[in-house]
Amino acid sequence: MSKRTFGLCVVQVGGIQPEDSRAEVVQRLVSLMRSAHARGADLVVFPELTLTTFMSRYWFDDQETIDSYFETEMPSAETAPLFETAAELGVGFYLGYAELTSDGHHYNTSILVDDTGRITGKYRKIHLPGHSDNKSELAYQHLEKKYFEVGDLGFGVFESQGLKIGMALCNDRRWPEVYRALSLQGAELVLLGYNTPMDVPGWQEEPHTKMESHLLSIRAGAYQNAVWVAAAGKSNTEDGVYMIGGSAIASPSGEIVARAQSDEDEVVFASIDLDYAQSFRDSVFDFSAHRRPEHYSIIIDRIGRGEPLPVPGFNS
Ligand code: ING
Repeated sequence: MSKRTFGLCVVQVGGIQPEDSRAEVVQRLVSLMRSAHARGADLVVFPELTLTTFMSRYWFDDQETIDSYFETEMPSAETAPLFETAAELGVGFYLGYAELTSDGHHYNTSILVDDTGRITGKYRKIHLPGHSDNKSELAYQHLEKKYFEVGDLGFGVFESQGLKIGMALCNDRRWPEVYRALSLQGAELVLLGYNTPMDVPGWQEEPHTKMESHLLSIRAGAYQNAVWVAAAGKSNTEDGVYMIGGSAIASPSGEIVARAQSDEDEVVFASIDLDYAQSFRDSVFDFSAHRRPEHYSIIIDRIGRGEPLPVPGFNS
């Protein structure tokens, strides 16, 4: 039987400077989409917040400046070329951006667009890292908890281009619950964009472990849920702050099958076998056969760490 192959691309974007206009950025993304199509892409994953510089590194007092980083319509005149090119080439895409809704809500959002240029799914980031207070003593901050609200759409799985596709954003990839929620809905692919600065207030780690924890997270999510994970980074130096690259595609075996070689703009391509996950789902991760939710309630009942649970004959 012929394999169900699919051309999957993660497009790494090597830094968007504060002075870069949306029009310039979209031109860059359209050019990268064309390169990805030439490599055989059916679907392109762009990073998180890929229309502007990573504004959460700055403290802004006035709402007008904050809102200038957000999109009030999608597509807009500036972003329309992405949708037009997708339809022209027959390539779908995932795009991360800052969303300001008509009723005034601010989300860190991603959309899924199919190969006709139609929006087939939306996700609003649920795990917001960083802080909301002004750490003015720091040269760079991580103010996602100030600028964005927790997403209100849950973890959705969308039919697009004949596949079941789930989405996540950046810090989400570090939380196992995300992949499990998506794979329990039949997701075959999990797409995510990220901006991972080397310096984040309150969490310093060795540079090599920054890359390791990123790759470990997507590999674990892929393996433990028998899904393909495609992660696209906004990387390199933005306004003096370095963000890691490492854009990569992880297979249901947990292996990285394609990975960026640079921290610049880069198209990373893999022709994936969509049936490859089935043997994992029929055996080691046959959820219906092996999962025991009656023992998992603590995962839902508790938010933070607490006391050990009683065990018959122990910890009574
Ligand atoms: N970026 C980072 C991430 O989770 C972060 C935030 C980095 C938190 C490093 C802690 C340590 O990759 C976003 N945007 O979530």
